[in-house]
Amino acid sequence: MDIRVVTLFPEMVAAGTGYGVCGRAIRKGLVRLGTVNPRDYATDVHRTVDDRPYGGGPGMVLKVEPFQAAIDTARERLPSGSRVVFLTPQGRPFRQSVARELAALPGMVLVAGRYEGFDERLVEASADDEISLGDFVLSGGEVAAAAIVDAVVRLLPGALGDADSAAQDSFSDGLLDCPHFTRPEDYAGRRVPRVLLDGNHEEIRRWRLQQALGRTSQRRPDLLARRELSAEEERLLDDFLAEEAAARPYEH
Ligand code: 9D3
Repeated sequence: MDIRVVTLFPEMVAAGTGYGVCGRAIRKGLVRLGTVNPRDYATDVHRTVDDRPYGGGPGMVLKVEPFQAAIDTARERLPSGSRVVFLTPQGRPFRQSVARELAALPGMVLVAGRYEGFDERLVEASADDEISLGDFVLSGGEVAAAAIVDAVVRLLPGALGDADSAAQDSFSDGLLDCPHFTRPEDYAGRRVPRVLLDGNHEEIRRWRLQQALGRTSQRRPDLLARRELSAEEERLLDDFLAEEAAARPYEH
């Protein structure tokens, strides 16, 4: 896969993608990551990339010409079927299904903004897609670009080790993770759950699935609403919630 990021701060994107699973995949050549800086395409002596908003108001707006030239450069020699994705607070929310969709593309250009955002005519002319990382305010698109590159690259064949790959297609898809423990068995009187020490792998599987279902139900009911539950999962969740209610009677 070929990924090019249009950004005024290329070092931010490199720093955010250069480590761990993502950094290794880049060094292995599973993905090629490049950046194009619109500043290099500004034609005036001051290398201007922004200007004051028509209609007045605070902040600055990113100019069409240097960003258009940078996007055109980034698109050069990208395979057909590649996509230009603008990162903006107005975009469709990023989630794992979007990461899977992007990982299936042969290439993409991620366009990161700063200040108040892009001149709308640039978005109209060049965006195939517009994505937001979520409903909170960032200072610009670079952190979002790094997060999206990381989420996409780890899905590419060969990016994950065997252990991580196996975990990825396990039961827990669409659920929050179960709790994890390592040594010591007793930390300041807080013991590791007995079931994890006894070595009964079917019981361990059921306990982990039940914890994942219970935590998802309590913390992210929106995720459960998107997911079908099997008969076993329904029963495990009912038992979890019944035990939870029995343990804290005054809250029910
Ligand atoms: C505080 C300025 N806001 C006025 C209502 C608008 C605004 C403009 C530009 C808010 C943030 C930004 C910069 N953000 C991004 O470039 C961005 C972003 C984000 O802020 N949140 C979630 N996802 C993304 S993707 C790009």
